[in-house]
Amino acid sequence: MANDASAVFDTLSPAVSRGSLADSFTPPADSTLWRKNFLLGAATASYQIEGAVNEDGRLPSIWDTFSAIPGKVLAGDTGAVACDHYHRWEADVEMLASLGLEGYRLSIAWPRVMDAAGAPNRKGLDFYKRLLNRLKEKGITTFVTLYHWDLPQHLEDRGGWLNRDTAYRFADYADLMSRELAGTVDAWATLNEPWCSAYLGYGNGHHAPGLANDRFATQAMHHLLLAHGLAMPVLRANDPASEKGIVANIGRGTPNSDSAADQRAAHLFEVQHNAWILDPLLKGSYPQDLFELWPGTEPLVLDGDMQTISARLDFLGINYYFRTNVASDGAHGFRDVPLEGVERTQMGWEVYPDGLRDLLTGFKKTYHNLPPIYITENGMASDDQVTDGHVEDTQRISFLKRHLAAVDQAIKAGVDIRGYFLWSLMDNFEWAFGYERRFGVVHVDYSTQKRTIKRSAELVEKFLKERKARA
Ligand code: IFM
Repeated sequence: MANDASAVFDTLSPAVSRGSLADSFTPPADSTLWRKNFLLGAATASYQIEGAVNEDGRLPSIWDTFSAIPGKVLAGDTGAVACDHYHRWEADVEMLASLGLEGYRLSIAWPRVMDAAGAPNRKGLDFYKRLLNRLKEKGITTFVTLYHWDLPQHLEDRGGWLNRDTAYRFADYADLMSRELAGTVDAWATLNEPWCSAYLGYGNGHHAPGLANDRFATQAMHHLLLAHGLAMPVLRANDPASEKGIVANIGRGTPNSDSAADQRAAHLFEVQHNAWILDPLLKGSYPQDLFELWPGTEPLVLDGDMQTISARLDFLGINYYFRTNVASDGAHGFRDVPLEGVERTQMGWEVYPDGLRDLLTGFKKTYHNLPPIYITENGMASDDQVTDGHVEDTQRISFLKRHLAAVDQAIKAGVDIRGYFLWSLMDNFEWAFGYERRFGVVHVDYSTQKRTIKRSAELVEKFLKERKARA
């Protein structure tokens, strides 16, 4: 796949050569990205970079369990060592600061900071305190996600997100974190990508805990969103000065033809990808079309749940990667129809920046109460190699440039977008794909843990310097 993707890219972008890259990356003079208050940062997540899974009292997570099962993760990779960030965090913060990045989005490993009885684990907490304090010393804006998929295994043993009680345990965890870390966090996100936790974790089994049942997926989603809703007032009470929100991964679905059936299929694709999460958060109800797509999967919802879930958000984090072209499956659903001859990444995902713009402008029309938006993840995987100490990640540079242009277009169309985080600061454990897929703007050699700044990061740094120098 990697070779196919680069071949397509080479034919589509013959003009992008090493010499022209620097010039071509800088946004045009009228771009809103020149605004100094548009935050540009990078993102990571605990299980993907920290390693040190058995240190300082950290408990097992569902990803330790899942990745240990043969066949679940490519090449049998696990997050046991990852980027060894738990030990190398100081150098990593230096690197982040040296690139001039203004924001850093990280996540906390729940099993590192709380024991099974709900008591704090001081050593784990101290790690995040040191990290966040150092980031603040460097003047970096901190976005902290409480749940980026590493559920403590002891909670999964009691049903995980299928058990309503997990939502209440999450609120306890949010309470502890916001009491301990108040003042060092600029923005809290409760959950990262509940679609992935619910659908990949409980609907098709591609992610931990590996269960596969549509009814499980909708119930897990409800408990995840309830967890978010229960945590919001707790975060507000403990850390009033910070912003609070949630991060959703959104998907663009396009119809394979003009037929009414294919148009409906594309609509249903976006219902299960986007409205399944955004409707409860912003309208206080699940989209009824979801249960046409997955009949008989209505979750058990108790009185007051939807009100809890739809409490006001200070911001909505949006993660965007690609589009899916779909056709009707001839019944009540859709099927993927991959397009030929389009540019793809190492993941096989189509590069489709217009999808980001179109979704954002569409949300503005659909949700009258759409909160301010941060693009909390965007980026791509490529099979990057270090040659003579350099990484020429040509496709990523072009990808970032085009997606930043899409963000600019959405802002100009009236969407309130306040920042953008590259996914990811460095190559890391890409879940079921292990270490093969490299999303970083910094290359990691996993045998030595050496970090090498890729050309894309150098160009982002150059742009940020120019922006800072402007009057
Ligand atoms: O690596 C993931 C991240 O953890 C969540 N969003 C998508 C990224 C790329 O797959």
